[in-house]
Amino acid sequence: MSEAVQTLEGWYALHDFRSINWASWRYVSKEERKEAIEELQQFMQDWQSVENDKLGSTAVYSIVGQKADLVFMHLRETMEELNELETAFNKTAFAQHLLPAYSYVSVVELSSYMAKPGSDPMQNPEVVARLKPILPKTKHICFYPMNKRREGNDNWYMLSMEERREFMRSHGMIGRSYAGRVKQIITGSVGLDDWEWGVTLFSDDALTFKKLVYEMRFDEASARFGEFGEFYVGNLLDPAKAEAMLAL
Ligand code: 76R
Repeated sequence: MSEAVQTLEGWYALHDFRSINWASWRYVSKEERKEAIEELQQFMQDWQSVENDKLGSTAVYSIVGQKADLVFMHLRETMEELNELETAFNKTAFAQHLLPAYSYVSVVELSSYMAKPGSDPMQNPEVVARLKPILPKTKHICFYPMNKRREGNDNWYMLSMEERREFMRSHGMIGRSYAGRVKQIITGSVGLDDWEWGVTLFSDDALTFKKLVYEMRFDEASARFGEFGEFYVGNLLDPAKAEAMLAL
């Protein structure tokens, strides 16, 4: 049996994708819509306060295309907190006009392929900051779930630790050439959701997502072993932009 790589886990993650039921939104009175928008903005501010207190982080984006209209990406210390905030949001007036589109439950993960042997990563403040990251508020987000293949000669889980480390080294080199242009958050979801990882990318230039993901497709870690789910891409939504988006 190959040795499992040690992983470090940080905050739990919920990616909550919703579609707007425009027909029902249009149907309610102007006053009700105004109140619903104010309540949504209050929720966004409350999530910001949690982030200011470093007890979690939230990013809200509008999604382009028909797969969803909005994503609420929440990071929290516990699964219970994710569940509570999801339920509290579901009780708002605005949520009565939302339809579930997709959701993903995972936990921020760092693997130790590249860790220096003998060092305690939790003593490294950079590592701790990456496990509990404040989500960047870049102009764009890209999310997709992925697996590592388990088929014939391309079975990631049958490779030795050394082979996997070499693949991840090469993968990391490509990633690093995008430093400053893309921030990636890898969340692990084995045992938590339907895929093995969630990949969330943040950038001020949506084209960078295409360039990075395309370049990685040629790298063996992705070319041989990567299996991908649906891609979601979106634009940053702040309280003012949310109001503009929901105006009729
Ligand atoms: O933690 C590190 O920075 C070390 C190097 C590294 C690891 C171990 C790293 C760097 N990643 C690691 C692990 Mn990654 N990553 C992806 C995707 O679309 C695709 O083809 C793949 C989706 C992207 C875009 C990406 C970006 N990475 C992983 C793992 C876990 C593997 C395991 O444990 O078996 C997955 C699933 C995964 C997928 N990666 C980087 C990036 C970028 C941009 C970097 C450089 C980060 C930096 O150095 O700042």
